[in-house]
Amino acid sequence: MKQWDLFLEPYKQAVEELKVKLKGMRSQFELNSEHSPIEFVTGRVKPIASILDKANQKGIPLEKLETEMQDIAGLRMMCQFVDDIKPLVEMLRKRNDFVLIEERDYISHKKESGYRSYHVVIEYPVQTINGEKKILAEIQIRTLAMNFWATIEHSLNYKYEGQFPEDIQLRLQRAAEAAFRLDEEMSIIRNEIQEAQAFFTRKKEIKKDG
Ligand code: 0O2
Repeated sequence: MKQWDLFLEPYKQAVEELKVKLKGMRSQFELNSEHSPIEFVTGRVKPIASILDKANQKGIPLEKLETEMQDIAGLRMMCQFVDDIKPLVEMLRKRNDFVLIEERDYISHKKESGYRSYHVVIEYPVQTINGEKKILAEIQIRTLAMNFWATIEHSLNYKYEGQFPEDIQLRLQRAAEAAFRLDEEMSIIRNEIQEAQAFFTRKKEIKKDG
């Protein structure tokens, strides 16, 4: 157990630091009274049981986890609109506190399951008492609709261990299409939504100041 704690410690630190940094981006957008492409941010260290399951499924030897399992440290950024995602990725590319080393676009190329999300893998330097340690972390960027679908599908996946009954499979595919259409509809009325949100933010500020 001590070995796992030692191994996971830099990942825990990275997740905590990255949560602060990515949430900081959101606060900065809000302070500038700009539309924030970030609705909320979450992060987690993969539980040991999930690390072992995935290593087993993918044939990753435990001594190669550091280089071959890219999502032991995982962050998620949720956006309101599909069009928020690309500029956000561009902002991540420009940062100088980590390096993007891989990108997977499951939005242009959705997975067979219906899963959509934009994944970037970063190399992040963690400062430890023994010096700097570079670890890999995965940031998943998705809309609220993509996140809703993925969360539900993930729990059902857990329940059925990936072997969905046919009717559930069909429902999930339909739900994925509905989430896709919801994103499209929201994109079309994006300007209306943003004007309304800006109006409410101004109203809140006036109330606070006055
Ligand atoms: P958890 O519980 O989220 O940590 P692969 O696992 O082969 O699909 P790879 O190379 O590990 O792919 O990395 P990739 O493609 O970036 O995706 C891994 C993670 O993306 C998954 O982590 C999920 O978080 C998410 N994901 C990918 N495909 C699906 C999907 O069909 N449905 C849902 N709900 N999520 C998906 P883990 O390790 O599965 O689990």
